Amino acid sequence: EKEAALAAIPPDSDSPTIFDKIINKEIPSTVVYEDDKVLAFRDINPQAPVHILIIPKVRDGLTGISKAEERHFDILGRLLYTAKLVAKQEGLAEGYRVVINDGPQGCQSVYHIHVHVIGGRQLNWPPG
Ligand code: DGP
Repeated sequence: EKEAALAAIPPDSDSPTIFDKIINKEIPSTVVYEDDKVLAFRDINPQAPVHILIIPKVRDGLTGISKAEERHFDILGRLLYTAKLVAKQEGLAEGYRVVINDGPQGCQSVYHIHVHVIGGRQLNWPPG
């Protein structure tokens, strides 16, 4: 209960997250794509046979999509384009879902923007 209450309070934009450690390779992850700007790796708690997270290597204030500014246009485009690349690489020819959770009601738990690519099974709509 206490954990849930804490998780509902978004941290300030300078607080580091677990994703910094993943970027720095301080904690291991299964990387499926990487370039100078973005990192894509498998979600530790997959919701489908394929569940990948795509993050910017530099957060630059983008704790979530709700903090997006015009200076983020390029990185936001790159995150979505990488979603397509990764989905193709994973063989998701029958379809997939691209999700950005934001804030407590959006069930965001890590405040470093990330795009989920979810697929490999029939997905349902509406989501929970
Ligand atoms: P969200 O709820 O949208 O903030 O999603 C955060 C995701 O991050 C969640 O699906 C689980 C994943 N995650 C959290 N910690 C780790 C980690 O240490 N490694 C990996 N690979 N994924 C993580």
